[in-house]
This record gives sequence, structure tokens and C-alpha cells, in this order.
Amino acid sequence: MTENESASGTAHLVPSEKCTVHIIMGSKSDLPVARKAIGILEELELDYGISVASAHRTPDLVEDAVKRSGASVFIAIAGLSAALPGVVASHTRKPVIGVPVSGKVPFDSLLSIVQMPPGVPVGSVGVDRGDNAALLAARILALNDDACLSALDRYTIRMREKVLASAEEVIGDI
Ligand code: C2R
Repeated sequence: MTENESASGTAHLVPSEKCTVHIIMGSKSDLPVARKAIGILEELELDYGISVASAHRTPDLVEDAVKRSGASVFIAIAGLSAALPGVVASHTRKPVIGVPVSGKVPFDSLLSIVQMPPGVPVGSVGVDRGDNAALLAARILALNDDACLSALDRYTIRMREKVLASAEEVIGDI
């Protein structure tokens, strides 16, 4: 991936010392789920970095990506036996949000992420919910960032407007 300056949020090469939110994917195949997170981060104008690194396949790269990162929050996306979010959490004291990726066996990655042993917490959003991971990261950042809080307020207003518009469409269809 090349460095990419987008119109709103900014993607950085990995490992990134500049990003606010660091997305780590276990594989390139997780990109569709990562894109959901990226879409929200760009909408909220939050800087983010992206790594592809696997706790199973490239444990050294995971450690390096986490330790060199300047991010305040990590989003770790993985399917199957998803050790990645827990391993990320073992290398940092920052909050880690795990995103389980769906596969052929229901709930394998979800349980891998939720069932962390005591002492190493990982938050989990729903299966494939990269969007909610980004929104949760933004809520964490908004505790100390008024611009992020305002962006979340605007997001919530847009969401409300979409619901109201859909209600009007339903009424029009009846
Ligand atoms: P491939 O498509 O590369 O075979 O990967 C990835 O997140 C992906 O969903 C299949 C799935 O394996 C997952 N994977 C993990 C880890 N590394 C890769 N769960 C890990 O370290 O936890």
C-alpha cells in the first residue's frame, strides 16, 4: 500500500507513528471488513494507519507494528482462530478493539476475541462490524477530543436523518 492522502481522514504507511487509530489486519483477505472501518474514520476525519500482520504467521511484525505505532486506539481485524487482537493487547496498554471476521465456522473468531484470559482485555464488536469498531474508537478518542465529539454528533444527526427518510419512504410505499 502506498501512502495516500485522502480528502478527509489520512491513511499512513505502516508502521505509522502519526496515526490516531491503527488498524491491523491478520490478512489482506480481511480488507472488506477493514474498509468499513476506514469509511467511518474518513467520515469522522480521523487519521489512521493500516498494517497487515499476523500473530500466527508473522508475530515479529505484529510486535513491531504495535511498538512503533503512535496510535491511541488499535483496531485488530481477524478471522478463524483470531489471536491477533489479544496479541496486540499484550504489546500495548492502549485500548484494543477486536473485529471478528466471518468464515465457514460460526463464531470461531468471535469467541477467540471475546474469550481473552483475565488480565489482557480486548473489546469486541460484532462479526464483520468494522464500522462499529471505528465508531467505538472515535468514542474513546472523543473523551479528550472535542473535534472528534462534534464529528460523532454530526454522524448521529445524519444517521437520524436517514432513519426519518426511510420511515417516510415506507409510508409512501404503503
Ligand atoms: P488468509 O485469507 O490469508 O488465508 O487468512 C486472517 O485474519 C484471515 O481472516 C485467513 C484468515 O486468517 C486470519 N488470521 C488470523 C491471524 N492471522 C491470520 N486470525 C492471527 O494471527 O490471529
